[in-house]
Amino acid sequence: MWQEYLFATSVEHALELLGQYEGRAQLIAGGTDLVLQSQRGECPATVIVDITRIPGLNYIQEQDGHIVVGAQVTHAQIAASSLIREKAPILAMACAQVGGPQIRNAGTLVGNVINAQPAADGAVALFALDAELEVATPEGRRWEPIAHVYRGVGVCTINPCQEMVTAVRFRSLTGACGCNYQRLARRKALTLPTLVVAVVLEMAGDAIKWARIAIGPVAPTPYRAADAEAYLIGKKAEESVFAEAGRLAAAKARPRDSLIRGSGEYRTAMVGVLVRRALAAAAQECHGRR
Ligand SMILES: Cc1cc2nc3c(=O)[nH]c(=O)nc-3n(C[C@@H](O)[C@@H](O)[C@H](O)COP(=O)(O)OP(=O)(O)OC[C@H]3O[C@@H](n4cnc5c(N)ncnc54)[C@H](O)[C@@H]3O)c2cc1C
Repeated sequence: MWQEYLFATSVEHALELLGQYEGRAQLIAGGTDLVLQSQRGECPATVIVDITRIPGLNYIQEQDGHIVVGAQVTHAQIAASSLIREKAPILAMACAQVGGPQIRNAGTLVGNVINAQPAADGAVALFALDAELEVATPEGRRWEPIAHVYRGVGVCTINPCQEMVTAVRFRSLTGACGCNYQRLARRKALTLPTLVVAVVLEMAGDAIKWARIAIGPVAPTPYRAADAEAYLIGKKAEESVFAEAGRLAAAKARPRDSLIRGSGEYRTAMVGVLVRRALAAAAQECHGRR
């Protein structure tokens, strides 16, 4: 259990505190995951370093064609952001589905990523946006693609006892882009999803120029349906094409049978259905934007 609770005053101070305690200290943001993990005895850190009072990390900005989201930004802020709703609506859709109002007001997008659950709504949307994370270490800062930091269920390569994510960035969606977020869950609120599919695509005339399809939690980490994405390039946006892409995406799913989330067979079938629906809705949105 925690013995000390410290407030960092800057990113450098947070890293300094982590270094000082050599693995016994861990960062906290909203605490929606970490407090429960601690209660379950899954957080070995005895010193907690709170980053919520560091100035300058609570922003959502557009810079050089990217949208950049600071580490203190909550799901509720993202869901309400007019910039995100206009230029990356899929992230607003995903964050609006997380937990309930209290969880969305406290929990951060960055914390959602670091906790590395394959069902993490915000993280799946970030896979579809091809997002990168800015990681601060005592040696300096680097940008890491989101797909590189997931290693398995609950396993992230960024170690919150040594490093700190300061921001997330992704390209603004411009032109004839459309997106859609499909979520299957046993209840409408306060539950992790059984299945989520996040789609972003761009049209060139009547053909699909490119598509990104991110899926969770039907494998140890969220993943992109690369075969389906490749198949879609240059195809007409029509029902038979969406159905084939759904079939290709489902072939990559490896869900386990789960008493809570349903059988593997059911979830695999639903991957195909949700991908087909998400592609159709995203293509429809492209037509609306042209
Ligand atoms: C009742 C309930 C319902 C929920 N429902 C959903 C849901 O529907 N969908 C969903 O996706 N999630 C859901 N969640 C989980 C969601 O709230 C969290 O994943 C949340 O986004 C984590 O953010 P946080 O700021 O609270 O992180 P914290 O709990 O503070 O931290 C989580 C992890 O991230 C690390 N960390 C935090 N910030 C940083 C940083 N800047 N740099 C490096 N490491 C950092 C911490 O050390 C810790 O390991 C739910 C949680 C609860 C309790």
